[in-house]
Amino acid sequence: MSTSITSVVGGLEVPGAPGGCVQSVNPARVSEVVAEVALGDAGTFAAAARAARAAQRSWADVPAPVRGRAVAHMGRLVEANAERLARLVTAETGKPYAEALGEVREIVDTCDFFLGEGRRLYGQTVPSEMPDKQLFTFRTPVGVAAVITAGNFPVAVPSWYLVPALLCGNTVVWKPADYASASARALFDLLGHGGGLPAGVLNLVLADGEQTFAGLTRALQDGCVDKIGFTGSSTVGARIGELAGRHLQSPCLELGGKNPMVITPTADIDLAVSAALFSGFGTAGQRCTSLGTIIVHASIAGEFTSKLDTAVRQAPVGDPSAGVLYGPMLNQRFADRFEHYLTWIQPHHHLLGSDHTGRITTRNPRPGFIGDPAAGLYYHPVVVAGVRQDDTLFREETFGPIIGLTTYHDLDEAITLANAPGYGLSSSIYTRDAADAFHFRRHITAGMISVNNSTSGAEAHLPFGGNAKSGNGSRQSGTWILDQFTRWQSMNWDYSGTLQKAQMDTTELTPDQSFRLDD
Ligand code: UN1
Repeated sequence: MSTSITSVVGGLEVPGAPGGCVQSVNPARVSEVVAEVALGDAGTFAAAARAARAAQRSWADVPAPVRGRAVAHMGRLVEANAERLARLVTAETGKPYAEALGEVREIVDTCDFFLGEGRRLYGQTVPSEMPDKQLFTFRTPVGVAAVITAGNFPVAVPSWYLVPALLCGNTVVWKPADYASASARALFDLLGHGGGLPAGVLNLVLADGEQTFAGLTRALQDGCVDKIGFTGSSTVGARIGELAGRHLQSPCLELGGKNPMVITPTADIDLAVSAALFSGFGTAGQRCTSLGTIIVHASIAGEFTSKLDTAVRQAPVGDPSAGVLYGPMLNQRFADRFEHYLTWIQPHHHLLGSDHTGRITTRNPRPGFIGDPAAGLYYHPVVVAGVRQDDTLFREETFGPIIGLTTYHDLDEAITLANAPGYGLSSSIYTRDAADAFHFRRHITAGMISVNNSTSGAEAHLPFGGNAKSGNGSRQSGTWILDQFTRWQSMNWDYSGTLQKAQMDTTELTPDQSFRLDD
């Protein structure tokens, strides 16, 4: 039996469905409706931003250590509901249950990190160039944060924004992906109840992309949004960046990736094969950190490629409640887009990992498939060997179970290939040579580098974010996100009783620059 989900603005459920109704469907069993979703429209978004604005000052007046305690309670409530939330995430996104539990763990990790930040949120005391004068810095909340997130991580990635934004004294309008509305509403309820949040501090708007953009435009014009956080495609990120720029704001953008994995001649080949399998096909390749292209040294390409071919053929694919490597695509939109990416395969490519491509069906079967392929949006994995620099498949992000493979002869050539698509989110190198690892780190454009590890699976307290087409340089997680959700304010306090003019009334000691030591 499905539930019905609505937006929540100023503590009240929004009546009706001004933006129409959609269904959130289980992609592993498309006949199963997880939730009926009543969408809001641009007006709903603008109203939510006004509610957040009205609630912001008193939320910022709650002492930061008390807000930290609220974050602690949020974490404990999420933990107490971990299995339920993970089951919902699996039902809505089709990600394997073990991964869904890991995703919930990432929310708890995020709360665990920021609960202490409530007692830290340090400013500085700074010496003045004048006597009897003191300088200070304070972190102040930005104001109202509008957070727009994707559905591939329907609860963990949102928590990277919501938890620190609230901790820092901001109020929030959150617009999650409509196809993962039930998971979003569950997280919203857990944070609200767990934190004891007053009405209007956290608002949930369910809406489609165009209504959201129109609502965000209106809210910015109304002066009711001070910071935008966005996780999604580079194309939409660029539109959001333009809009924010017109209001002199710099958004926090977490965008696409074409994440390379370089396998050097000293690599542990079996380890690299297992990482390529997980990075490329875990979550059906639908992470922003998923592997894009393997760049393997020519001297080991034969062995690596044949082992990868076998590993992909043997990997368990199917029902996400069983112990599979991956389940279905997130929803029909992602399945359709994936079919389009498959048209980028060219005659000069050589396909590995499967005898078939496209949708897994009884007529296009995958040996060992777990469950009923006809029930869901399941796709064959594919490794495309022989990709070249000017192939669309080499240059563009392909969200889904597909990876490219090419070879190189020297490390600088591998790094040039790794950087060529112009993204810069995650990257990986397999090597036993420290010099190779540090050379790679120095010249790769990616914001995140794994040595002998998957391109995906970043921990929740290291800076997360990318460069070039993957973002605008903002970083999430750990203390780095504090620079997104606070602004530095400086204060000087002169208690000398006179007007001391900086740079003009400053005393200077007289140096003797002619002094020399005896020979
Ligand atoms: C994303 O796909 O938007 O590092 C984020 C990882 C996860 C987060 C992915 N912890 O793969």
